[in-house]
Amino acid sequence: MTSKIYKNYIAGEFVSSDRLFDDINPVDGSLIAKVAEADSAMVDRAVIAANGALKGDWSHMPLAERCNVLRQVADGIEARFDEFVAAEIADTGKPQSHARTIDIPRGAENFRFFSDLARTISTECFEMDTPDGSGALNYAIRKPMGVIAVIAPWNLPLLLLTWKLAPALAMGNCVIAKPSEETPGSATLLAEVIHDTGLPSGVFNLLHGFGPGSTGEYLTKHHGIDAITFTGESATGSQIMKVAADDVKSVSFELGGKNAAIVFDDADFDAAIEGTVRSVFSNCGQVCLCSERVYVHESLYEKFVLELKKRAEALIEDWPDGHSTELGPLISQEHRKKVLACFAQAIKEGGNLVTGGGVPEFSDSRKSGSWIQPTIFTGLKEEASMVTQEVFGPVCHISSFSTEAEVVDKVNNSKYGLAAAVWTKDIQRGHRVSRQLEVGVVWVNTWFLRDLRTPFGGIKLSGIGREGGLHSLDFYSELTNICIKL
Ligand code: NAD
Ligand code: 6OD
Repeated sequence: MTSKIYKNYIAGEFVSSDRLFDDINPVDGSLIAKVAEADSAMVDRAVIAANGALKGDWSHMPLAERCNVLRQVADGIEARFDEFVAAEIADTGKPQSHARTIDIPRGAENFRFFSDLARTISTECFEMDTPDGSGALNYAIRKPMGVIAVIAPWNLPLLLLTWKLAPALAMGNCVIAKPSEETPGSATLLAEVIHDTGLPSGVFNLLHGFGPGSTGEYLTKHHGIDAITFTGESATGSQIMKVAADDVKSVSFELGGKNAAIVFDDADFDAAIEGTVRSVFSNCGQVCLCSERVYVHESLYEKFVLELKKRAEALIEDWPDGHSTELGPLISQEHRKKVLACFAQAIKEGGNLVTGGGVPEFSDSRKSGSWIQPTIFTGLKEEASMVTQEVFGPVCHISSFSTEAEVVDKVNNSKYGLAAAVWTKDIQRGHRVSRQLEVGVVWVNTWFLRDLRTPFGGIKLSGIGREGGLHSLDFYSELTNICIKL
Protein backbone atom coordinates (compact mmCIF):
# COMPACT_ATOMS: atom_id res chain seq x y z
CA MET A 1 0.00 0.00 0.00
CA THR A 2 1.52 3.29 -1.09
CA SER A 3 1.43 6.35 1.13
CA LYS A 4 2.34 8.69 -1.72
CA ILE A 5 -0.27 11.34 -2.57
CA TYR A 6 -0.02 13.50 -5.68
CA LYS A 7 -1.48 16.84 -4.61
CA ASN A 8 -2.85 19.81 -6.47
CA TYR A 9 -0.86 23.05 -6.54
CA ILE A 10 -3.08 26.08 -6.01
CA ALA A 11 -2.01 29.63 -5.20
CA GLY A 12 1.51 28.51 -4.33
CA GLU A 13 0.46 25.65 -2.01
CA PHE A 14 0.23 21.89 -2.37
CA VAL A 15 -3.27 20.81 -1.42
CA SER A 16 -4.92 17.43 -1.08
CA SER A 17 -8.59 16.66 -1.47
CA ASP A 18 -11.33 14.48 0.03
CA ARG A 19 -11.47 12.55 -3.18
CA LEU A 20 -8.45 10.38 -3.94
CA PHE A 21 -8.10 8.17 -7.00
CA ASP A 22 -5.55 5.52 -7.92
CA ASP A 23 -2.55 6.09 -10.17
CA ILE A 24 -1.83 2.66 -11.64
CA ASN A 25 1.37 1.35 -13.18
CA PRO A 26 0.45 -0.23 -16.55
CA VAL A 27 3.45 -2.57 -16.38
CA ASP A 28 1.98 -4.73 -13.60
CA GLY A 29 -1.18 -3.03 -12.39
CA SER A 30 0.47 -1.93 -9.13
CA LEU A 31 -0.53 1.20 -7.26
CA ILE A 32 1.95 4.08 -7.73
CA ALA A 33 0.19 6.76 -5.71
CA LYS A 34 -3.15 8.18 -4.69
CA VAL A 35 -4.11 11.32 -6.57
CA ALA A 36 -6.09 14.22 -5.11
CA GLU A 37 -8.97 15.04 -7.47
CA ALA A 38 -9.70 18.76 -7.63
CA ASP A 39 -13.41 19.46 -7.13
CA SER A 40 -15.23 22.50 -8.44
CA ALA A 41 -14.40 24.58 -5.34
CA MET A 42 -10.70 23.91 -5.91
CA VAL A 43 -11.04 24.83 -9.57
CA ASP A 44 -12.65 28.11 -8.42
CA ARG A 45 -9.77 28.77 -6.05
CA ALA A 46 -7.19 28.13 -8.77
CA VAL A 47 -9.02 30.41 -11.21
CA ILE A 48 -9.29 33.18 -8.61
CA ALA A 49 -5.58 32.81 -7.75
CA ALA A 50 -4.59 32.93 -11.41
CA ASN A 51 -6.73 35.99 -12.13
CA GLY A 52 -5.26 37.70 -9.08
CA ALA A 53 -1.71 36.88 -10.15
CA LEU A 54 -2.41 38.24 -13.62
CA LYS A 55 -2.70 41.72 -12.10
CA GLY A 56 0.56 41.25 -10.23
CA ASP A 57 4.27 41.04 -10.92
CA TRP A 58 4.47 38.21 -13.44
CA SER A 59 2.71 39.82 -16.39
CA HIS A 60 4.46 43.14 -15.82
CA MET A 61 7.91 41.75 -15.05
CA PRO A 62 10.71 42.77 -17.44
CA LEU A 63 10.77 40.13 -20.18
CA ALA A 64 14.37 39.14 -19.52
CA GLU A 65 13.58 38.48 -15.86
CA ARG A 66 10.53 36.37 -16.75
CA CYS A 67 12.56 34.38 -19.26
CA ASN A 68 15.27 33.76 -16.65
CA VAL A 69 12.68 32.15 -14.38
CA LEU A 70 11.68 29.83 -17.23
CA ARG A 71 15.31 28.87 -17.76
CA GLN A 72 15.47 28.05 -14.04
CA VAL A 73 12.54 25.68 -14.56
CA ALA A 74 14.51 23.92 -17.32
CA ASP A 75 17.54 23.71 -15.01
CA GLY A 76 15.31 22.40 -12.21
CA ILE A 77 13.95 19.59 -14.40
CA GLU A 78 17.49 18.61 -15.35
CA ALA A 79 18.65 18.71 -11.73
CA ARG A 80 15.95 16.14 -10.89
CA PHE A 81 16.25 14.29 -14.21
CA ASP A 82 16.22 10.77 -12.75
CA GLU A 83 13.15 11.49 -10.62
CA PHE A 84 11.30 12.76 -13.69
CA VAL A 85 12.34 9.68 -15.67
CA ALA A 86 11.16 7.41 -12.85
CA ALA A 87 7.80 9.20 -12.58
CA GLU A 88 7.22 9.08 -16.34
CA ILE A 89 8.15 5.39 -16.53
CA ALA A 90 5.96 4.48 -13.55
CA ASP A 91 2.90 6.19 -15.03
CA THR A 92 3.30 5.01 -18.63
CA GLY A 93 5.51 1.89 -18.55
CA LYS A 94 7.46 3.30 -21.52
CA PRO A 95 11.07 2.14 -22.01
CA GLN A 96 13.50 4.23 -20.00
CA SER A 97 15.46 4.93 -23.22
CA HIS A 98 12.38 6.79 -24.51
CA ALA A 99 11.87 8.78 -21.31
CA ARG A 100 15.60 9.59 -21.06
CA THR A 101 16.09 10.70 -24.67
CA ILE A 102 12.71 12.18 -25.60
CA ASP A 103 10.17 12.90 -22.84
CA ILE A 104 12.26 14.52 -20.14
CA PRO A 105 14.93 16.33 -22.25
CA ARG A 106 12.14 17.81 -24.41
CA GLY A 107 10.25 18.81 -21.26
CA ALA A 108 13.26 20.90 -20.20
CA GLU A 109 13.99 22.11 -23.73
CA ASN A 110 10.46 23.46 -24.16
CA PHE A 111 11.13 25.96 -21.34
CA ARG A 112 14.56 26.95 -22.64
CA PHE A 113 13.41 27.25 -26.25
CA PHE A 114 10.37 29.45 -25.58
CA SER A 115 12.27 31.55 -23.07
CA ASP A 116 14.94 32.30 -25.71
CA LEU A 117 12.41 32.87 -28.48
CA ALA A 118 10.31 35.27 -26.42
CA ARG A 119 13.34 37.57 -26.04
CA THR A 120 13.84 37.90 -29.79
CA ILE A 121 10.39 38.59 -31.20
CA SER A 122 9.20 41.88 -32.64
CA THR A 123 5.81 43.31 -33.58
CA GLU A 124 4.64 45.29 -36.61
CA CYS A 125 5.04 49.03 -37.10
CA PHE A 126 3.39 50.99 -39.95
CA GLU A 127 3.91 54.65 -40.79
CA MET A 128 0.88 56.19 -42.52
CA ASP A 129 0.07 59.39 -44.36
CA THR A 130 -2.63 61.72 -43.01
CA PRO A 131 -4.49 64.54 -44.85
CA ASP A 132 -2.72 67.23 -42.82
CA GLY A 133 0.64 65.88 -43.92
CA SER A 134 1.95 65.19 -40.43
CA GLY A 135 1.40 61.43 -40.59
CA ALA A 136 0.79 58.80 -37.98
CA LEU A 137 2.59 55.80 -36.59
CA ASN A 138 0.96 52.46 -35.84
CA TYR A 139 2.70 49.95 -33.67
CA ALA A 140 1.49 46.77 -32.03
CA ILE A 141 2.27 45.57 -28.56
CA ARG A 142 1.88 42.07 -27.18
CA LYS A 143 -0.09 41.47 -24.01
CA PRO A 144 -0.80 38.22 -22.18
CA MET A 145 -4.14 36.60 -23.10
CA GLY A 146 -5.04 36.12 -19.47
CA VAL A 147 -5.70 32.90 -17.61
CA ILE A 148 -5.08 29.82 -19.72
CA ALA A 149 -6.25 26.25 -19.13
CA VAL A 150 -3.63 23.78 -20.37
CA ILE A 151 -5.12 20.27 -20.70
CA ALA A 152 -2.75 17.43 -21.55
CA PRO A 153 -3.00 13.74 -22.51
CA TRP A 154 -1.09 10.73 -21.15
CA ASN A 155 1.09 9.58 -24.03
CA LEU A 156 4.01 12.04 -23.69
CA PRO A 157 2.97 13.56 -20.36
CA LEU A 158 5.74 16.06 -19.56
CA LEU A 159 6.62 16.86 -23.17
CA LEU A 160 3.07 17.75 -24.17
CA LEU A 161 2.23 19.65 -20.98
CA THR A 162 5.34 21.84 -21.18
CA TRP A 163 4.97 22.33 -24.95
CA LYS A 164 1.98 24.55 -24.12
CA LEU A 165 2.84 25.67 -20.61
CA ALA A 166 6.23 27.16 -21.49
CA PRO A 167 5.08 29.56 -24.25
CA ALA A 168 1.97 30.48 -22.22
CA LEU A 169 4.17 31.51 -19.27
CA ALA A 170 6.76 33.18 -21.52
CA MET A 171 4.03 35.51 -22.81
CA GLY A 172 3.15 36.54 -19.23
CA ASN A 173 -0.05 34.54 -18.82
CA CYS A 174 -1.18 32.75 -15.70
CA VAL A 175 -1.93 29.09 -16.12
CA ILE A 176 -4.01 26.27 -14.74
CA ALA A 177 -2.61 22.96 -15.95
CA LYS A 178 -4.47 19.67 -15.89
CA PRO A 179 -2.45 16.56 -16.73
CA SER A 180 -4.19 13.35 -17.67
CA GLU A 181 -5.63 11.35 -14.78
CA GLU A 182 -3.48 8.46 -16.07
CA THR A 183 -0.18 10.34 -15.70
CA PRO A 184 -0.13 12.76 -12.75
CA GLY A 185 3.46 12.04 -11.65
CA SER A 186 5.78 14.18 -13.77
CA ALA A 187 3.35 17.13 -13.64
CA THR A 188 3.42 17.02 -9.82
CA LEU A 189 7.24 17.02 -9.87
CA LEU A 190 7.12 19.95 -12.28
CA ALA A 191 4.93 21.86 -9.80
CA GLU A 192 7.65 21.28 -7.16
CA VAL A 193 10.34 22.56 -9.53
CA ILE A 194 8.26 25.63 -10.39
CA HIS A 195 7.53 26.23 -6.70
CA ASP A 196 11.28 26.21 -5.99
CA THR A 197 11.92 28.93 -8.60
CA GLY A 198 9.87 31.31 -6.47
CA LEU A 199 7.39 32.03 -9.25
CA PRO A 200 4.75 34.40 -7.78
CA SER A 201 1.88 32.39 -6.28
CA GLY A 202 -1.10 31.86 -8.59
CA VAL A 203 0.90 32.20 -11.81
CA PHE A 204 1.08 28.43 -12.19
CA ASN A 205 -1.54 26.09 -10.77
CA LEU A 206 -1.86 22.34 -11.20
CA LEU A 207 -5.13 20.48 -10.87
CA HIS A 208 -5.57 16.73 -10.97
CA GLY A 209 -8.72 14.96 -12.05
CA PHE A 210 -10.78 13.50 -14.85
CA GLY A 211 -12.58 15.07 -17.80
CA PRO A 212 -16.39 14.93 -17.90
CA GLY A 213 -18.13 15.63 -14.59
CA SER A 214 -14.76 16.41 -13.02
CA THR A 215 -11.85 18.85 -13.02
CA GLY A 216 -11.48 19.08 -16.83
CA GLU A 217 -15.10 19.99 -17.37
CA TYR A 218 -15.23 22.45 -14.44
CA LEU A 219 -12.11 24.15 -15.77
CA THR A 220 -13.16 24.47 -19.40
CA LYS A 221 -16.63 25.77 -18.39
CA HIS A 222 -15.26 28.31 -15.96
CA HIS A 223 -16.00 31.96 -16.85
CA GLY A 224 -12.67 33.02 -15.36
CA ILE A 225 -10.69 31.17 -18.04
CA ASP A 226 -9.72 33.18 -21.13
CA ALA A 227 -8.32 30.47 -23.39
CA ILE A 228 -8.07 26.69 -23.58
CA THR A 229 -5.13 24.88 -25.08
CA PHE A 230 -5.81 21.18 -25.36
CA THR A 231 -4.14 18.01 -26.62
CA GLY A 232 -6.17 14.84 -26.74
CA GLU A 233 -8.85 12.97 -28.63
CA SER A 234 -10.83 14.64 -31.38
CA ALA A 235 -14.12 13.78 -29.65
CA THR A 236 -12.92 15.49 -26.46
CA GLY A 237 -11.84 18.52 -28.50
CA SER A 238 -15.33 18.71 -29.94
CA GLN A 239 -16.90 18.64 -26.45
CA ILE A 240 -14.53 21.30 -25.16
CA MET A 241 -15.21 23.50 -28.17
CA LYS A 242 -18.95 23.46 -27.44
CA VAL A 243 -18.32 24.48 -23.84
CA ALA A 244 -15.79 27.16 -24.85
CA ALA A 245 -18.32 28.71 -27.23
CA ASP A 246 -20.40 30.15 -24.37
CA ASP A 247 -17.65 32.62 -23.44
CA VAL A 248 -16.08 32.71 -26.93
CA LYS A 249 -12.84 31.47 -25.35
CA SER A 250 -9.87 31.11 -27.70
CA VAL A 251 -8.92 27.51 -28.37
CA SER A 252 -5.84 25.74 -29.68
CA PHE A 253 -6.40 22.03 -30.28
CA GLU A 254 -3.95 19.24 -31.10
CA LEU A 255 -6.13 16.18 -31.68
CA GLY A 256 -6.17 12.66 -33.07
CA GLY A 257 -4.83 11.33 -36.35
CA LYS A 258 -4.90 8.41 -38.77
CA ASN A 259 -1.50 9.09 -40.22
CA ALA A 260 -0.17 7.50 -43.38
CA ALA A 261 3.30 6.39 -44.40
CA ILE A 262 3.92 6.13 -48.16
CA VAL A 263 6.75 3.95 -49.43
CA PHE A 264 7.52 4.61 -53.11
CA ASP A 265 9.27 2.12 -55.41
CA ASP A 266 12.40 4.32 -55.38
CA ALA A 267 12.65 4.44 -51.58
CA ASP A 268 15.77 3.36 -49.71
CA PHE A 269 14.19 0.08 -48.59
CA ASP A 270 16.18 -0.35 -45.38
CA ALA A 271 15.62 3.25 -44.31
CA ALA A 272 11.89 2.94 -45.04
CA ILE A 273 11.66 -0.22 -42.95
CA GLU A 274 13.68 1.29 -40.12
CA GLY A 275 11.58 4.48 -40.19
CA THR A 276 8.29 2.59 -40.36
CA VAL A 277 9.22 0.37 -37.41
CA ARG A 278 9.72 3.61 -35.47
CA SER A 279 6.66 5.39 -36.81
CA VAL A 280 4.31 2.47 -36.12
CA PHE A 281 5.62 1.05 -32.85
CA SER A 282 7.30 3.92 -30.93
CA ASN A 283 5.82 4.42 -27.48
CA CYS A 284 3.70 1.31 -28.18
CA GLY A 285 2.02 3.22 -31.02
CA GLN A 286 0.82 5.88 -28.63
CA VAL A 287 2.18 8.97 -30.37
CA CYS A 288 -0.40 11.07 -32.20
CA LEU A 289 1.99 11.14 -35.18
CA CYS A 290 2.35 7.35 -35.46
CA SER A 291 1.64 5.78 -38.86
CA GLU A 292 -1.41 3.50 -38.70
CA ARG A 293 -1.86 3.31 -42.49
CA VAL A 294 1.13 2.16 -44.54
CA TYR A 295 0.89 2.37 -48.35
CA VAL A 296 3.66 0.50 -50.19
CA HIS A 297 4.29 0.53 -53.94
CA GLU A 298 3.14 -2.78 -55.47
CA SER A 299 6.67 -3.62 -56.63
CA LEU A 300 7.90 -3.70 -52.99
CA TYR A 301 4.74 -4.75 -51.21
CA GLU A 302 5.38 -8.46 -50.52
CA LYS A 303 8.98 -7.87 -49.48
CA PHE A 304 7.98 -4.93 -47.25
CA VAL A 305 5.22 -6.85 -45.45
CA LEU A 306 7.57 -9.77 -44.74
CA GLU A 307 10.34 -7.52 -43.46
CA LEU A 308 8.07 -5.38 -41.27
CA LYS A 309 6.56 -8.58 -39.83
CA LYS A 310 10.07 -9.86 -39.03
CA ARG A 311 10.98 -6.56 -37.37
CA ALA A 312 7.73 -6.35 -35.39
CA GLU A 313 8.22 -9.88 -34.07
CA ALA A 314 11.79 -9.06 -33.03
CA LEU A 315 10.84 -6.00 -30.95
CA ILE A 316 11.87 -6.45 -27.34
CA GLU A 317 8.82 -6.03 -25.13
CA ASP A 318 10.10 -5.96 -21.58
CA TRP A 319 10.36 -4.09 -18.28
CA PRO A 320 10.88 -0.36 -18.83
CA ASP A 321 14.27 -0.27 -17.11
CA GLY A 322 15.76 -3.03 -19.28
CA HIS A 323 18.51 -1.51 -21.42
CA SER A 324 17.35 -3.22 -24.59
CA THR A 325 13.60 -2.76 -24.07
CA GLU A 326 11.91 -1.34 -27.16
CA LEU A 327 8.23 -1.68 -26.34
CA GLY A 328 6.27 -1.06 -23.17
CA PRO A 329 2.60 -1.71 -22.39
CA LEU A 330 -0.43 0.35 -23.38
CA ILE A 331 -1.44 3.01 -20.88
CA SER A 332 -4.22 1.04 -19.18
CA GLN A 333 -6.36 -2.09 -19.20
CA GLU A 334 -9.24 0.06 -20.43
CA HIS A 335 -7.24 1.30 -23.40
CA ARG A 336 -6.10 -2.26 -24.15
CA LYS A 337 -9.74 -3.36 -24.24
CA LYS A 338 -10.41 -0.67 -26.84
CA VAL A 339 -7.36 -1.62 -28.95
CA LEU A 340 -8.21 -5.35 -28.82
CA ALA A 341 -11.77 -4.51 -29.91
CA CYS A 342 -10.30 -2.66 -32.94
CA PHE A 343 -8.26 -5.80 -33.77
CA ALA A 344 -11.38 -7.99 -33.50
CA GLN A 345 -13.33 -5.62 -35.72
CA ALA A 346 -10.52 -5.68 -38.33
CA ILE A 347 -10.76 -9.47 -38.47
CA LYS A 348 -14.55 -9.30 -38.71
CA GLU A 349 -14.21 -6.92 -41.65
CA GLY A 350 -12.00 -9.41 -43.51
CA GLY A 351 -8.53 -8.29 -42.43
CA ASN A 352 -5.58 -10.63 -42.69
CA LEU A 353 -3.66 -10.74 -39.41
CA VAL A 354 0.02 -10.78 -40.41
CA THR A 355 1.37 -10.82 -36.87
CA GLY A 356 0.34 -10.05 -33.29
CA GLY A 357 -3.30 -9.36 -32.55
CA GLY A 358 -3.23 -10.46 -28.93
CA VAL A 359 -1.62 -10.18 -25.54
CA PRO A 360 1.91 -11.44 -24.83
CA GLU A 361 2.31 -14.16 -22.21
CA PHE A 362 4.29 -13.42 -19.07
CA SER A 363 4.90 -15.61 -16.07
CA ASP A 364 5.54 -12.75 -13.63
CA SER A 365 3.61 -9.72 -12.36
CA ARG A 366 3.37 -8.32 -15.88
CA LYS A 367 0.37 -10.63 -16.24
CA SER A 368 -1.56 -7.86 -14.47
CA GLY A 369 -0.28 -5.14 -16.81
CA SER A 370 -1.67 -3.76 -20.09
CA TRP A 371 0.71 -5.41 -22.52
CA ILE A 372 -0.18 -6.04 -26.13
CA GLN A 373 1.56 -7.54 -29.15
CA PRO A 374 2.85 -5.38 -32.01
CA THR A 375 0.33 -6.05 -34.74
CA ILE A 376 0.10 -5.81 -38.54
CA PHE A 377 -2.95 -6.24 -40.76
CA THR A 378 -3.29 -6.41 -44.53
CA GLY A 379 -6.15 -7.00 -46.94
CA LEU A 380 -8.71 -4.51 -45.66
CA LYS A 381 -10.79 -2.16 -47.83
CA GLU A 382 -10.13 1.58 -47.51
CA GLU A 383 -13.51 1.96 -45.76
CA ALA A 384 -12.66 -0.57 -43.00
CA SER A 385 -12.55 0.80 -39.49
CA MET A 386 -8.88 -0.23 -39.06
CA VAL A 387 -8.08 2.06 -42.02
CA THR A 388 -10.30 4.97 -41.03
CA GLN A 389 -10.46 5.15 -37.20
CA GLU A 390 -7.60 6.06 -34.87
CA VAL A 391 -6.54 3.06 -32.75
CA PHE A 392 -3.64 4.61 -30.78
CA GLY A 393 -1.81 1.31 -30.35
CA PRO A 394 1.12 -0.61 -31.90
CA VAL A 395 -0.67 -1.47 -35.12
CA CYS A 396 -0.73 -0.67 -38.81
CA HIS A 397 -2.56 -1.77 -41.91
CA ILE A 398 -0.39 -2.22 -45.00
CA SER A 399 -1.80 -1.95 -48.51
CA SER A 400 -0.30 -1.59 -51.97
CA PHE A 401 -0.69 1.12 -54.59
CA SER A 402 0.42 1.54 -58.16
CA THR A 403 0.42 5.28 -58.96
CA GLU A 404 1.32 8.48 -57.17
CA ALA A 405 -2.11 9.98 -57.83
CA GLU A 406 -3.83 6.91 -56.41
CA VAL A 407 -1.88 6.95 -53.16
CA VAL A 408 -2.30 10.70 -52.67
CA ASP A 409 -6.07 10.25 -53.04
CA LYS A 410 -6.11 7.39 -50.54
CA VAL A 411 -4.07 9.27 -47.97
CA ASN A 412 -6.26 12.36 -48.30
CA ASN A 413 -9.47 10.36 -48.06
CA SER A 414 -9.53 10.68 -44.27
CA LYS A 415 -11.44 12.77 -41.78
CA TYR A 416 -8.11 13.33 -39.99
CA GLY A 417 -5.15 15.39 -41.23
CA LEU A 418 -2.27 15.41 -38.79
CA ALA A 419 0.95 13.95 -40.23
CA ALA A 420 2.42 11.82 -43.01
CA ALA A 421 5.75 10.14 -43.74
CA VAL A 422 6.96 9.83 -47.34
CA TRP A 423 9.79 7.49 -48.32
CA THR A 424 11.42 8.23 -51.70
CA LYS A 425 14.87 8.96 -53.14
CA ASP A 426 13.33 11.23 -55.80
CA ILE A 427 13.53 14.73 -54.33
CA GLN A 428 11.09 16.14 -56.92
CA ARG A 429 8.55 13.53 -55.91
CA GLY A 430 9.18 14.30 -52.25
CA HIS A 431 8.28 17.97 -52.80
CA ARG A 432 5.42 17.26 -55.21
CA VAL A 433 3.67 14.69 -53.03
CA SER A 434 4.23 16.54 -49.75
CA ARG A 435 2.42 19.64 -50.92
CA GLN A 436 -0.60 17.62 -52.08
CA LEU A 437 -1.11 15.88 -48.73
CA GLU A 438 -3.91 17.28 -46.56
CA VAL A 439 -1.99 17.23 -43.27
CA GLY A 440 -0.24 19.71 -40.98
CA VAL A 441 3.16 17.97 -40.93
CA VAL A 442 4.96 15.92 -43.61
CA TRP A 443 8.22 14.10 -43.01
CA VAL A 444 10.22 12.94 -46.05
CA ASN A 445 12.67 10.09 -45.38
CA THR A 446 12.35 10.57 -41.63
CA TRP A 447 9.71 10.69 -38.90
CA PHE A 448 9.16 12.77 -35.72
CA LEU A 449 12.24 14.91 -36.39
CA ARG A 450 11.32 18.10 -34.56
CA ASP A 451 12.51 21.68 -34.98
CA LEU A 452 10.60 23.65 -32.37
CA ARG A 453 10.56 26.76 -34.57
CA THR A 454 8.28 25.11 -37.13
CA PRO A 455 4.46 25.18 -37.27
CA PHE A 456 2.92 22.11 -35.65
CA GLY A 457 -0.72 21.03 -35.71
CA GLY A 458 -3.37 19.33 -37.78
CA ILE A 459 -6.26 19.99 -40.11
CA LYS A 460 -9.78 18.48 -40.28
CA LEU A 461 -10.48 16.42 -37.11
CA SER A 462 -6.80 16.65 -36.13
CA GLY A 463 -6.96 20.11 -34.69
CA ILE A 464 -7.38 23.84 -34.77
CA GLY A 465 -4.49 26.25 -35.06
CA ARG A 466 -0.74 25.85 -35.11
CA GLU A 467 1.74 25.95 -32.26
CA GLY A 468 5.54 25.92 -32.43
CA GLY A 469 7.91 28.90 -32.63
CA LEU A 470 6.15 32.19 -33.30
CA HIS A 471 2.82 30.42 -33.78
CA SER A 472 2.81 29.52 -30.10
CA LEU A 473 3.74 33.02 -29.03
CA ASP A 474 1.00 34.41 -31.28
CA PHE A 475 -1.63 32.14 -29.74
CA TYR A 476 -0.58 32.92 -26.16
CA SER A 477 -0.61 36.70 -26.59
CA GLU A 478 -3.04 39.42 -27.62
CA LEU A 479 -1.91 42.24 -29.89
CA THR A 480 -3.04 45.79 -29.29
CA ASN A 481 -2.39 48.30 -32.08
CA ILE A 482 -1.50 51.80 -30.94
CA CYS A 483 -1.97 54.58 -33.51
CA ILE A 484 -0.12 57.83 -32.72
CA LYS A 485 -0.90 60.98 -34.67
CA LEU A 486 2.39 62.77 -35.31
P1 NAD B 1 -8.44 12.48 -23.95
O1 NAD B 1 -9.11 13.42 -24.89
O2 NAD B 1 -9.21 11.36 -23.39
O3 NAD B 1 -7.89 13.27 -22.67
C1 NAD B 1 -6.98 14.34 -22.77
C2 NAD B 1 -7.14 15.24 -21.58
O4 NAD B 1 -8.43 15.84 -21.61
C3 NAD B 1 -7.04 14.53 -20.23
O5 NAD B 1 -6.36 15.39 -19.32
C4 NAD B 1 -8.49 14.36 -19.82
O6 NAD B 1 -8.70 14.27 -18.44
C5 NAD B 1 -9.09 15.64 -20.38
N1 NAD B 1 -10.52 15.58 -20.68
C6 NAD B 1 -11.23 14.51 -21.12
N2 NAD B 1 -12.51 14.86 -21.32
C7 NAD B 1 -12.62 16.18 -21.02
C8 NAD B 1 -13.69 17.12 -21.02
N3 NAD B 1 -14.92 16.77 -21.40
N4 NAD B 1 -13.44 18.38 -20.65
C9 NAD B 1 -12.18 18.76 -20.28
N5 NAD B 1 -11.13 17.92 -20.23
C10 NAD B 1 -11.34 16.64 -20.61
O7 NAD B 1 -7.12 11.99 -24.70
P2 NAD B 1 -6.06 10.92 -24.20
O8 NAD B 1 -6.70 9.57 -24.27
O9 NAD B 1 -5.47 11.40 -22.92
O10 NAD B 1 -4.91 11.05 -25.32
C11 NAD B 1 -4.89 10.29 -26.50
C12 NAD B 1 -5.45 11.12 -27.64
O11 NAD B 1 -4.71 12.34 -27.75
C13 NAD B 1 -5.29 10.45 -29.00
O12 NAD B 1 -6.46 10.66 -29.73
C14 NAD B 1 -4.13 11.19 -29.64
O13 NAD B 1 -4.11 11.19 -31.04
C15 NAD B 1 -4.33 12.57 -29.10
N6 NAD B 1 -3.07 13.33 -29.14
C16 NAD B 1 -2.93 14.31 -30.08
C17 NAD B 1 -1.72 15.03 -30.17
C18 NAD B 1 -1.47 16.09 -31.22
O14 NAD B 1 -0.46 16.79 -31.12
N7 NAD B 1 -2.33 16.25 -32.21
C19 NAD B 1 -0.71 14.75 -29.27
C20 NAD B 1 -0.90 13.74 -28.32
C21 NAD B 1 -2.10 13.04 -28.26
O1 6OD C 1 6.91 17.32 -30.59
C1 6OD C 1 5.97 18.05 -30.25
O2 6OD C 1 6.12 19.25 -29.98
C2 6OD C 1 4.62 17.49 -30.17
N1 6OD C 1 3.63 18.35 -29.88
C3 6OD C 1 4.43 16.17 -30.35
C4 6OD C 1 3.17 15.53 -30.30
C5 6OD C 1 3.12 14.19 -30.25
C6 6OD C 1 1.88 13.50 -30.14
O3 6OD C 1 1.70 12.48 -29.49
